[in-house]
Amino acid sequence: MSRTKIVAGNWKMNQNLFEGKQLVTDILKRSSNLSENVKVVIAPPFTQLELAASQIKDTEGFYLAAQNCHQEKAGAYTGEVSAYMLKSVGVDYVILGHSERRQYFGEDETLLAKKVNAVLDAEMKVIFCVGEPLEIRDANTQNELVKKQILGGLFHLDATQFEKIVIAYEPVWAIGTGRTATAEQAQDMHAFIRSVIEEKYGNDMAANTTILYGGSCNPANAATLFACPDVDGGLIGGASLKADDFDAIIKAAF
Ligand code: 3PY
Repeated sequence: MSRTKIVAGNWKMNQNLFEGKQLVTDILKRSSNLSENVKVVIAPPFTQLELAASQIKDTEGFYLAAQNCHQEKAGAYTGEVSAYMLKSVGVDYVILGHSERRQYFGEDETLLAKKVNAVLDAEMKVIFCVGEPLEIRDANTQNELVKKQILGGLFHLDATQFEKIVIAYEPVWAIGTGRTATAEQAQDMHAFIRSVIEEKYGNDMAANTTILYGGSCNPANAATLFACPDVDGGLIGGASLKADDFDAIIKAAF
């Protein structure tokens, strides 16, 4: 089994062009010369993608992600950006199903499955987010919900397509709240996700799928979380906006 570790920085709706340019410069200064088995993914807003692509293009181990895309290739969808357009500016991954998209933009599994297809058709990879809100965690039904999210968003894919999927487990109650899942909670859920993948795609696929933890991951807790056997890195929110913090989290994944 050789899973790729990934540390991905989800900038959300932060940084104008100039601030973002500086942040990428600062990250590259600190975090180049990575080990072969760790990929760093930067997910800035759409406005930053082309510039960031040109900044990271000569640095091995660095990849670019968009935070969303439209499910259609082109058409009368004012304000939207397609996967096909993202590919043309050098994007490697698209984050789909982030809880903020599910919560504020009403994205459900039916829509997300179409977006997943659009990203794969455009020959990029998907970072597919799943995770439960607090009331589901309190009711101890998080496994059922996460399984439903995976089934609805991803299990229409054949095995060759599923190889292009990275899963990010982000408990909603840990996003932007400063609360983090304990290492035990993260490990239990990641192992459960792997068992769900195994049921459908078999043991090799389950063993080779990268599963990231997200939700207030920071330099203080990253090493503990990444030491869990089924946690293969992180999808980092606020801490990815500070080059020193992001660098410390990247190094915790080595
Ligand atoms: C967070 O950690 O806040 C995230 O939502 C990462 O995507």
